[in-house]
Amino acid sequence: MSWTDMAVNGRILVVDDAMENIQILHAALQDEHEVLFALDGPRALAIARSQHPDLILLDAVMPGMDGYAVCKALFAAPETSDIPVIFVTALKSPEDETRALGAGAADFISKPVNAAVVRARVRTQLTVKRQRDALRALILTDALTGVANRRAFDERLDMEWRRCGRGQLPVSLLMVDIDHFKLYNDHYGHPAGDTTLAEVAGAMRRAAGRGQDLVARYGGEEFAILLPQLDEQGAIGVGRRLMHELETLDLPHAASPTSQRLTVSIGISSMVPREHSLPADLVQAADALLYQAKAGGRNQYRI
Ligand code: GH3
Ligand code: MG
Ligand code: MG
Ligand code: MG
Repeated sequence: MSWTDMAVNGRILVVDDAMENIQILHAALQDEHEVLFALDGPRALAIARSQHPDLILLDAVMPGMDGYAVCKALFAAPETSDIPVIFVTALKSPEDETRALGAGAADFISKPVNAAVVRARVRTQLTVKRQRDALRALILTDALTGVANRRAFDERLDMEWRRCGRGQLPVSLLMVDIDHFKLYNDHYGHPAGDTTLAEVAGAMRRAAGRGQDLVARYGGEEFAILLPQLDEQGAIGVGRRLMHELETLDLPHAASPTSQRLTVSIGISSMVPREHSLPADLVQAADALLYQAKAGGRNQYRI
């Protein structure tokens, strides 16, 4: 079986100002896909943002906001810029087709449509999207621990900083560093150290369980926990839960001079983004507090 025969089911948004065109496309796609629809551009954008479809079939000619304007708005917004668009239109000159592709469309289908052709082209775009999503997940994930990597952390921090700045909401950050991990490796061996890093990452995921929380491997045996829309008290709660999770795991560290089990030190910072502040300020603050937690004897958090 080649990938072209593979069943790829997706959520597809059909945008057209004529209900009968929506019905035709719905009939062609409904057996394989979940089909959403919108009768104008503004509603299409709202649905794209809230439902995040895998693919959009877009009419070019619509009263008010036309397909090209919708396409432009989709690509301009980070929440919708990765959704592929297929133009479906009665316009069929090379100029129309070029204009659609120039606006960022992934493909172009002429009306009247053939159901089998629509299904095939939709399948192709869904497969490409899936492959792209898988690749993106791969470049954003730390292979050893399965949590986000530094690249993903930097991206998300920038995004949440802007988002929370707009709403004047707090962003909190925990910088977490394993205590005496060099001695751990020296005593138990590097492979055992690797396994332990993954276990500590798991404990962090349990401690920061909201959907918007991000646990990332910041580098080596240092982790960052990004907590958008959570204030300092909430962040302290996450830090305490993490220390509790590690107590429960009870990982032995016979070579540690401070404790016979594996512990972490944590720096906690919380800020409401202001006009002249930068996300790096939040990281620096948490880092400085982490350093204090280390100097203060490890196995503790500092605010
Ligand atoms: P401190 O309590 O001051 O943080 O002491 P430490 O020994 O944890 O800190 P240090 O920075 O001296 O050493 C970090 C250690 O983390 C050394 C390095 O080999 C280990 N480490 C970093 N990345 C990995 C990894 O991917 N796997 C393993 N097993 N060890 C790692
Ligand atoms: Mg139309
Ligand atoms: Mg360390
Ligand atoms: Mg370190």
